[in-house]
Amino acid sequence: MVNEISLEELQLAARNHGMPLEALRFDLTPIGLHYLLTHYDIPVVDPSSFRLEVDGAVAPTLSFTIDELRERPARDVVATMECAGNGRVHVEPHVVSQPWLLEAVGTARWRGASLAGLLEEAAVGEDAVEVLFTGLDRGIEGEEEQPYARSLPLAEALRADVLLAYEVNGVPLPPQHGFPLRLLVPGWYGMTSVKWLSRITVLTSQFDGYQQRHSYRLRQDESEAGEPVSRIQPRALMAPPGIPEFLTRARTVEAGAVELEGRAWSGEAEVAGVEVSVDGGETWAEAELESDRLGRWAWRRWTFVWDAQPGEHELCCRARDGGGGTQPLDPPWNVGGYMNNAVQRVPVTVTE
Ligand SMILES: Nc1nc2c(c(=O)[nH]1)N[C@H]1C(S)=C(S)[C@@H](COP(=O)(O)O)O[C@H]1N2
Ligand SMILES: [Mo]
Repeated sequence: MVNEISLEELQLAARNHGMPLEALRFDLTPIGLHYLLTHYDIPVVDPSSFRLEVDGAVAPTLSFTIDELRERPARDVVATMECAGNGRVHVEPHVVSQPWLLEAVGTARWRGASLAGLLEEAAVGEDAVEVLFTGLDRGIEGEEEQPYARSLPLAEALRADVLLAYEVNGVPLPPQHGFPLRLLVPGWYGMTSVKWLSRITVLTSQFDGYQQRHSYRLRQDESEAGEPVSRIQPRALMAPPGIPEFLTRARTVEAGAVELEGRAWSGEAEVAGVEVSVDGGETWAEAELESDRLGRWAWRRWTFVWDAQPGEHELCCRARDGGGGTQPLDPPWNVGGYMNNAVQRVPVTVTE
């Protein structure tokens, strides 16, 4: 085995579960099947004493209870969220961190108040450049004790679809997804959507915290500053066809017409098409792509009818978006193992 997984990585993987890929068949991921990534511990929050504080370059500073946020106009956004580390175990040399295969994704209907509306009320100063979001969870990372905190450029924070979300799929946020309040930034990798959100700080200079300065940057070498990770790159995934073998997960299907199905998404630009290869990426054919009936920020369903002949096959799929973005055949490498959107490969045995 090239990529050996350590006990420490198993410890992370047991806490931070992925979405089983057969759940690509659901439009909305049942919330217990949505992927989960928590750097530190899941905090226990008493909603009656919870306050969201808004401070920094604002006049005046504001404070909201959850009920006050619920009284504001509500907005629903169906968003596909994906961890920037999705695909990490496929990069070489091995990057030690949460060892995602391809399951760090999910799609949910989030409900909340508009961040832009709240920032308008807070009268953001003219010299503001970024908005910082701080969660209630604390830990130690890179030898620095910190709350989980990330910033967004002001223009991104003012987008109409950025939510202060208190509900998901029609129920209050469960503890592991940020109860009672989280940020939701559609189109950006998951690290941006700060859970257990308790403070919003308008900044007049760029945030320099660990999760901004060190983590989530594309670097070929630890000494580089690197570019920040932001929007979700295009990706298509297929629901594994047929039935699995228990241990290896190897797939078996019966010969004949097999309908392959999956989902495709991109945070950069709308998905423009999906292609399927049934010969390990040698040749490609266009899949049928459904409409964007779930909205701009949600994955789109695709199907492809495969005339499966007995023998061993490797199925692949890849998405392209309207901005010219596509998926490489081989995984890109960087220090953090981020943004690996190389094509999925699914070995299948076809029986008579
Ligand atoms: N407060 C806080 N917010 C957080 C995190 C965290 O550890 N703490 N993890 C981030 C990362 S890396 C991801 S991918 C998403 C995962 O959201 P989910 O667990 O609801 O799927 O939350 C983000 N928000
Ligand atoms: Mo993540």
